[in-house]
Amino acid sequence: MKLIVAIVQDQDAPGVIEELMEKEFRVTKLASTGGFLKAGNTTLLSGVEDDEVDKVIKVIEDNCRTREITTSLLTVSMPGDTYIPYPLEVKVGGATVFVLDVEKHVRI
Ligand code: 2BA
Repeated sequence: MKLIVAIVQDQDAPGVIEELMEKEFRVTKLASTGGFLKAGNTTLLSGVEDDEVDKVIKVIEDNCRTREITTSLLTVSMPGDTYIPYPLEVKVGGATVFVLDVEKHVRI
């Protein structure tokens, strides 16, 4: 068994969850925050049999898209402790997916 951990954009999460549920996969949605942008994103957990991993990844691929986000995260420091926000274009991916081996799975 594998545990799929997928970090997706909030806008894409409902589509991924709906299609996974339709295809009878189990999924858990967690609210998460990206370390770089410090903005909300969604982490999905899905425990599946080894031969189902590619099906779940395909659902994620079909429902997630890359977006360009402009942020003023970067600041330029000026003399006298003045900081000027500097716009920064960031491409936020469709999804970041990890596939982990599950040593044991128990449902109680
Ligand atoms: P954030 O950390 O907020 O990153 C958002 C986007 O900012 C990233 O998109 C990437 O394009 C850019 N970025 C991140 N760190 C950067 C840096 N040090 N310098 C320049 N640009 C940087 P994605 O790569 O698609 O990542 C989207 C979200 O997925 C991330 O949000 C984070 O929450 C998660 N993530 C990505 N890779 C991860 C990893 N190796 N481990 C854990 N979480 C990860």
